[in-house]
Amino acid sequence: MEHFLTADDLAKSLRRDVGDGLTASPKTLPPKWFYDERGSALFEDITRLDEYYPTRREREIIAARAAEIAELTGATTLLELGAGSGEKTRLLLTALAGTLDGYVPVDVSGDFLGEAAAAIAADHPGLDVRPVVADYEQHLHLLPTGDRRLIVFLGGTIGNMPPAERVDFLGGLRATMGPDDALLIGADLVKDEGRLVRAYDDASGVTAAFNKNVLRVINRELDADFDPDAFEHVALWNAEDEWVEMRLRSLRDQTVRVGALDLSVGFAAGEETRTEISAKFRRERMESELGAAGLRLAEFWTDEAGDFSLNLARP
Ligand code: AVJ
Repeated sequence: MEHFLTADDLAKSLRRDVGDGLTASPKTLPPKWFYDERGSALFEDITRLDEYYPTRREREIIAARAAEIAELTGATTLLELGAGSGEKTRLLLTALAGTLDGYVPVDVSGDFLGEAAAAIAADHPGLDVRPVVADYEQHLHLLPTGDRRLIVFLGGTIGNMPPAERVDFLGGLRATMGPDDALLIGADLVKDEGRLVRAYDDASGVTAAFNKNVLRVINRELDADFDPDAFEHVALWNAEDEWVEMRLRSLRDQTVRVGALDLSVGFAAGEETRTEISAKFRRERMESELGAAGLRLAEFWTDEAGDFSLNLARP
């Protein structure tokens, strides 16, 4: 396994993110830190909730279009950013079997990456599986290049970035792409507000537990004393920016100590800390942001219901 990011780099960026985010006004914490072992398991649970449609819809589109994607791209290398989308990856690997010789899953955590890569290698003898531990917001230029790469970024995770960051990210990817490379992006679509909010505020409270998990991660990694029960999960639709926001609302006046940063942080009753944005797209926005990054939207596919999109972009 290749490492462009060490455990120490990760620890430093957590310290920086938490120090910056909790001293900012309003306070923020980046969604990147939800995903320790417990958080990843909670996210898996989310993908199976009735209210959370994106995973099922994206799988439906990939199942319907995998053969077309193989035909259009003739990819020899599949490079997956944020590996761990399991079944969807398998659908692509199977469809691309005729041309593919390498699979490069990229993730910030080596923990799950090694196992996932080994399972895929076992099922695809002859496929060169080369997992890379890297942060795709920092190390794009270090990732392997090849003759016909298909770079995939699934799940709608692009929506975690605000617009300016998305264009930088896409521009950074574009800069690494050769003329025969292609980029496949899963992006959730703007829809009825009620459905959007329910997808991030499910009746059984799994998303609430997922949201609060970031506090447990900070407690463990940075010797902090957050009481997750002293915060309440909030999900709302921001109509102006067309994104869902998750927040943690302090239920009382409280002071939290973050030992590793030698920092005490006051929270007023009702004060909200933003923990995630999940942007929802329209075709025009996808087209214009790709265009701003020097990419062309070649295909825009949706599921039957028009809930989610799969976008194939070319240099
Ligand atoms: C994994 C970033 C695509 O934004 O829908 C699910 C994360 N947050 N429920 C999303 C998430 C709350 C998810 N992504």
